[in-house]
Amino acid sequence: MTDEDTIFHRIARREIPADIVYEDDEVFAFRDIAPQAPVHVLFVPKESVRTLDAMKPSQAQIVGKLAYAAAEYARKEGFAEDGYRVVINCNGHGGQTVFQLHLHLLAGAQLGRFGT
Ligand code: D5M
Repeated sequence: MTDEDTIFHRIARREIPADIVYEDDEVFAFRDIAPQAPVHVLFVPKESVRTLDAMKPSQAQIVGKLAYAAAEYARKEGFAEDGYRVVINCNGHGGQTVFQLHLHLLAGAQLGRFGT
């Protein structure tokens, strides 16, 4: 498996099933298989980016696209006013397990504080 062949790349290519809830030219989103909140959706760029740390300056706008798509989804689904959280895990201490950049959108309940 190469950097460009993570499980998320395979979901994008429709090689393995996922509950895809959003897609445009640059971003796709699907429900997390192990939800940590009533709503837990992952927003993933179509361009390969291994981690937040690996992003090049020319790729910085990708994070904005992920965040904007998540905010639009929250508005469309009607929970933006109640609120939500977005998270990007980076590398080992950040808890990253899939090495294709992704933004977690968590919502649907009062979320606890975060930390260690
Ligand atoms: O988050 C990686 C997330 O990816 C983790 O919350 C589980 C989720 N995951 C892993 N495999 C799948 C499939 N096949 N469908 C949906 N969601 C999946 P990280 O930030 O890297 O820890």
